[in-house]
Amino acid sequence: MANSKAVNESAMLDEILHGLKRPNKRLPSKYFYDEMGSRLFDQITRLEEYYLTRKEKEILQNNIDEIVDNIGTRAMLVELGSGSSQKTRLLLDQLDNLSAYVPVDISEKYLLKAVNELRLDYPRVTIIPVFADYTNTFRLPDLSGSYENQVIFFPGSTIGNFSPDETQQFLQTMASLSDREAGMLIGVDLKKDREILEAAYNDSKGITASFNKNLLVRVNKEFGADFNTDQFTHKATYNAGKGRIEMHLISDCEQSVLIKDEEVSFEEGEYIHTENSYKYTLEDFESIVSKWFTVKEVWTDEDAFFSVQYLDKK
Ligand code: AVI
Repeated sequence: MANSKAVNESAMLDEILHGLKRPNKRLPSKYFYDEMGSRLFDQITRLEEYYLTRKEKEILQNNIDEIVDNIGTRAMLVELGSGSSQKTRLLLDQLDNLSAYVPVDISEKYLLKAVNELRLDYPRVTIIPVFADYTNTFRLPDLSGSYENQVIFFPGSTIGNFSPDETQQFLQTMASLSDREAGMLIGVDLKKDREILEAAYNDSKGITASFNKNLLVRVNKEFGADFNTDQFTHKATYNAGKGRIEMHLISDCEQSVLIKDEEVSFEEGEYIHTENSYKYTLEDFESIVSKWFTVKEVWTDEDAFFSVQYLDKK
């Protein structure tokens, strides 16, 4: 265990140094989610400007009967990411004949806590946690004869944080997880006015700025680096050509930072690109999934800001 942690830490350090030594500096967004980052993200989901969570919940609530019909009876519901959110509960409250609920998460500690709470509130549901990085191939529990339909629940428009290549790879993996009838219930953020998108990622309380800068705090904590977070400014911009929000940390001055024994220097105004969050039209998304899935149902809010979609495996 200690060994695999050491390997992961050195892989993380390699990735960080590699990203910061490129001409266009980058840090991987998957490193946002340490304990502090997860707490900050939770605060983001409750911000007025961050419409995504609110709209998705509203869509699930307003269409719950149809959604439950699509999931069907005797389904294995597999949730990627957190298994504790209100969105999961919305589904579990309505699914009477679920065969099993299978939350998949990379954080064992977090997943077990969530599962313990859900087991207390839903004693009739069979809950089988799987510890895995769902961006790689993983195995689902062998429930052979005991379920009819497998549904992967992937809310929050997390798919938007994958690059186009990663999205294709991910969809292929999801389609390969079952050899029988299978679907996906997925949250997808939609293209809209730049002002609304940029406000969602440059909130007035500065929570997203803290979330973004927490990447530097984390590198300081875990690798003894000396980033001065006061000398970086958070900025999120909508890149309309690429259909994505891009998050950056801009260096306010010429400076250099020491990470382990490596020096990384910044010009004034030079930035680290920390995240992409892709936004889709319904047509874009349909064509992206079409190799592996058919879009069976689309539900949106009244402003068409966000969509929840039911996809059938081809
Ligand atoms: C997790 N993910 C869908 C969020 C998003 O909107 O791309 C992460 C986030 N980044 C800044 N605010 C929220």
